[in-house]
Amino acid sequence: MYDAFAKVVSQADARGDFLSDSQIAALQAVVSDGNKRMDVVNRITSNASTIVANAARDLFEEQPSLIQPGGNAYTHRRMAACLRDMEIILRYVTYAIFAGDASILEDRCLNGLKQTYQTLGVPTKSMSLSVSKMRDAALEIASDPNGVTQGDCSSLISEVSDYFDLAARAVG
Ligand code: PEB
Repeated sequence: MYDAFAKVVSQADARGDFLSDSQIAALQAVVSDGNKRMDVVNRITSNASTIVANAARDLFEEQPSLIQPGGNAYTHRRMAACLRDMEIILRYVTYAIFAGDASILEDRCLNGLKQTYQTLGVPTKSMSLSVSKMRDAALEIASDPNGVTQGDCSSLISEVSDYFDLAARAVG
């Protein structure tokens, strides 16, 4: 498991070299945008259950067969598993945002997940869509201009979006 700093150090060490100017500049940007990053993590974390519930509601409205008899999310037990899975993925995305690196998300959550779903009969395209819906909700919450210092958050927002897309692709 890496964070943005450990990743760069490990890459430099693999080359047996000092940190390059561009690596240092990239890490400087991570430091100077640190408060934005913490704000985004904090907002997504404190709205996690709303993000999951709304994304799930949207998904089931679009694909009602999932919650009808024979659907993969039919019965409370499976519905609970579904909401739990969405929450797990969202949690690992927040770790990736916090660390500025996707390796924790990839290694501890996404690795083998699609195969697990295929074995369980969980529809992977629907799972992937649920992650995209969480992305849209999270981005809206993360980019709300109210209550924070104004500034350019575009690169951070696109990084956040990329972690969700990585998860959506991995399970779809
Ligand atoms: C992954 N999900 C399920 C299971 C596992 C995971 C291992 C089987 C065991 C169980 O039921 O608990 N676990 C989960 C995860 C990690 C982990 C992400 C990461 C570290 O350890 N069904 C749908 C929707 C979707 C869904 C599309 C959006 O129709 C999910 C929610 N996952 C779903 C369902 C089950 C499940 C299990 C319904 C139960 C399937 C079943 O028991 O038949």
